Amino acid sequence: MYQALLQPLKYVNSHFHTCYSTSWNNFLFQELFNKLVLNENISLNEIGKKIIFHIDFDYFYAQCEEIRKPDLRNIPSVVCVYSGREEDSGVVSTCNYEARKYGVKAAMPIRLAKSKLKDIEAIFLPTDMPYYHDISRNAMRIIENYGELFEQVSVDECYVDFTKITNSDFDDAKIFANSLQKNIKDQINMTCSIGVGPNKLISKIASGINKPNGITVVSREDAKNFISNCKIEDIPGVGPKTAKKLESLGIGSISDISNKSIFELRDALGYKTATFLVNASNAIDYSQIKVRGTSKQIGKIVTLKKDIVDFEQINLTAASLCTSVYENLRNKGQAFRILTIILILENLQHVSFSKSLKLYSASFDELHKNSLFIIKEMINNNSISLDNIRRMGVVVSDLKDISGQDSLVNYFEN
Ligand code: DCP
Ligand code: CA
Ligand code: CA
Repeated sequence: MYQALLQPLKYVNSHFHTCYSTSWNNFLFQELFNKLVLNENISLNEIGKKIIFHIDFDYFYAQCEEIRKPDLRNIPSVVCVYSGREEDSGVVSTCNYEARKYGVKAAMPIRLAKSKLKDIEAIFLPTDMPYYHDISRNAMRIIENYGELFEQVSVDECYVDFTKITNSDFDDAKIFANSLQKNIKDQINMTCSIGVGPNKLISKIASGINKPNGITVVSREDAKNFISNCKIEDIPGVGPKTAKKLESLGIGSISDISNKSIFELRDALGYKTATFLVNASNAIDYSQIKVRGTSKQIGKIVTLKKDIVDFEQINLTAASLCTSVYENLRNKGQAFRILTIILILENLQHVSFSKSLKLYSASFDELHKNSLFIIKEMINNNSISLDNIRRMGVVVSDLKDISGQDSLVNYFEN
């Protein structure tokens, strides 16, 4: 591997000092940095094609409350962390968009929030973290079950690499984002905002643009212009301290940063921050989706041939998907309990259905039989014509480690 890197390293060395402020050299330099320092095995080609979604649920704790108390939907509601010292001491955790109209926001003292909602019918509630975490798990599972690279970054937000599902096409990504948003709403009655971009940085900023229930798509071509129109503080991770340092260097906008080289900013900000900011100001972000822990689901999605007309072809595809998922389960020594089938249609609308088995299973027959049953039900219930199905996926989740358990040796058949 290091041998392969010697060539570009020489190339950079010989050109770096003469024109190091161009974004191309920053680009090469950061690429090498990633490979050598972060040891990430990614190619420029792969980076250039990615479509990353950032999904952030709207007014999350307050929306969780609305799910169990629908009456809250039309009045200002404020979720609070009460300190218990005095009746109203504590801070606002979040509030719905009705309350935001009156200037209430997160981290505000409860007393101030109450004064803003004086004489208005409004509800103040204490947080209920176990309940919010339950909803978060359900919400994330819907997204994770697409079987693509998934990273949850907080209780209410995640990144997903949907390059494959969208065929790396931003027009398709927009349609898919709409369908995903609708699917989530149908399943858990919750709205989210989705940012779509060529990397995590752009998608993260984009998801905050059209809140609530918004979708913002920033294509590869538009990314540089998009970021140039953002404020420096919009870049995630830029706090008041960094903003102040930049100001003292006469840098007040993202375009100002993009006109600098890493070396001009390095002394004031440190190498890492300088590199990050110069890249970010050029809409470049190399951070990868970090799939956490052991995989929580195993799945496979394939594209179907265009001319599917009879169910036999659907059967064959389902059998091949189940075989692949089963082999993966077997290699990992895991049993599953939840089975999800995903159908993506020609117009990129998608239908998914999950079934929870009574007991954990690692049986191919059970996986196959249930998959076929669900696929048939989905096709019939949604009146889907077979030649309209573009992609099909089988995903198993709620996995349990069963390797090394003698009594469970018969879990897997040959
Ligand atoms: N949160 C909190 N205190 C804060 C900020 C957030 O307790 N100062 C909690 C409550 C939020 C949740 O984290 O519901 C998610 O935070 P977000 O920043 O995503 O804000 P919301 O989801 O509430 O609102 P938005 O619609 O702006 O995303
Ligand atoms: Ca949120
Ligand atoms: Ca969030």
